[in-house]
Amino acid sequence: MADLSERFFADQSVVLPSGGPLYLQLKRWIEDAIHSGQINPGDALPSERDLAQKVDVSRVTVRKAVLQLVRDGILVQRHGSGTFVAPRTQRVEQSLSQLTSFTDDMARRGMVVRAQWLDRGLYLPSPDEMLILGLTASDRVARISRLRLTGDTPLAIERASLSSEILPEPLAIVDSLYKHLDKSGNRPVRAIQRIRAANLGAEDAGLLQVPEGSAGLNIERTSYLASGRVIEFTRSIYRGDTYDFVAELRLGDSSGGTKP
Ligand code: 16G
Repeated sequence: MADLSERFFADQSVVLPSGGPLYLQLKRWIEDAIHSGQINPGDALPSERDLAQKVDVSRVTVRKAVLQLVRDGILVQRHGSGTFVAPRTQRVEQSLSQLTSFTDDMARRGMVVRAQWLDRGLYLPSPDEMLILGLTASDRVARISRLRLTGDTPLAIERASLSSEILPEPLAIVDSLYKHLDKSGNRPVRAIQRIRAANLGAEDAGLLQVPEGSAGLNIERTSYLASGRVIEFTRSIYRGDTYDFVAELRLGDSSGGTKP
């Protein structure tokens, strides 16, 4: 156990915050200790029995509090070695006014990007893809699905669809999709992005290494060439705990009164 948390759990005379069921009081007490820096990411929690004794509650109460904290992603349990404060993830800011690629975004922050390919190939288009990308039923659509990571931290899952005319060889992409499109003069110049809150399902949560039901952001990006042709339709799922989308707002025309 790390020194700091060892001292915290040994020295502290426990005063649980009042209100609500006992396991929630214990949960809040642990959360407060993390937020105030008395215990830190990576620190180990005492065993269920030691904690129950120390706080003077039943082991069932400790188990319930810990389970909730694990579900919230605040604690992690490692088989055989115990329960730890979850590592702090670095939040990433992305501007909502610039059309950037994931690789560009991360490079600007000096972060190392990695992609784990989940799928890539040519398929018959779905009705949605036909509508958005302007394809017919006999056209092919290129689909690329990736888990995007920085270092070992997964940030997002991206599932992109493009016309096979634009991306005839999905296997030829080395790292960046936009860099690849740039080579054929097909890098998008404009995009519409729709962002929605979501709770992550089991599969996506597993890929993003967060508990099922954690907060996430569903983002749909439709990108266009200068000619107005839709080039990309991407559905992304970003981890809610790692991404901040930042928009710059300016005083709009409508504030000065109605136009003649
Ligand atoms: C961004 C875009 C995604 C695009 C990708 C290309 C969002 C929400 N999504 O992640 O639509 O396909 O960049 O990145 O911003 P790449 O060039 O690094 O492959």
